[in-house]
Amino acid sequence: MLDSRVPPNQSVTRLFPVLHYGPVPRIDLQRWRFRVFGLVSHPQELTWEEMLALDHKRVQADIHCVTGWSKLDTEWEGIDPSAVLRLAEPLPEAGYVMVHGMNEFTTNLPLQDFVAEGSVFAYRFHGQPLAPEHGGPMRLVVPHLYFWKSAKWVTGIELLAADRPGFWEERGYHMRGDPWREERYW
Ligand SMILES: Nc1nc2c(c(=O)[nH]1)N[C@H]1C(S)=C(S)[C@@H](COP(=O)(O)O)O[C@H]1N2
Ligand SMILES: [Mo]
Repeated sequence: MLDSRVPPNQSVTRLFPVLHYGPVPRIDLQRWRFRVFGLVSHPQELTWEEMLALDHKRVQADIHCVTGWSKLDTEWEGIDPSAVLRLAEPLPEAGYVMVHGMNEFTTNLPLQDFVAEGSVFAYRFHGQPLAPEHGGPMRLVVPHLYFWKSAKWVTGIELLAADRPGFWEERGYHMRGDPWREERYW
């Protein structure tokens, strides 16, 4: 039943609320760049075309926002995070990823969550280009963690040896954010 798909203290919505800090950025694809830096053998600065040439992935998943809404059966298409890592070759000591987005947004993830089956750098949502208010042209989606980990308007990733809090994590949100364990705040 639905209950088995909805984590504790969440309610299902058919809407798609828009939540973020700061204004929706205007992004020119000609100038768009995606940096891979930190603990990698081959740092990258990918153009939109170079990013889109990497392995694609389609994901169908339920998403869960820490403010209490869940949305079932969302469909995303984009780039496989593992393909980005293969290009850059993380050093053996890299165990965490800091994801960077526009408006100084950051969020931290263990490497295993970043490369999980459902994780994707999405640029399409339900078969349409991802809308700017939802993070277009490209956002990360990590559906098995609370949705604040899904950085909108991504600009790059930084590989780290030790976990470090991102934007909301510095303000009291959980370092991991598993909705099934209600890892909302610390
Ligand atoms: N760049 C950026 N990404 C962000 C945020 C933000 O403020 N800036 N907010 C996060 C939070 S708290 C949530 S709940 C989701 C909301 O995504 P949505 O607006 O598509 O529902 O985006 C996440 N990604
Ligand atoms: Mo959020």
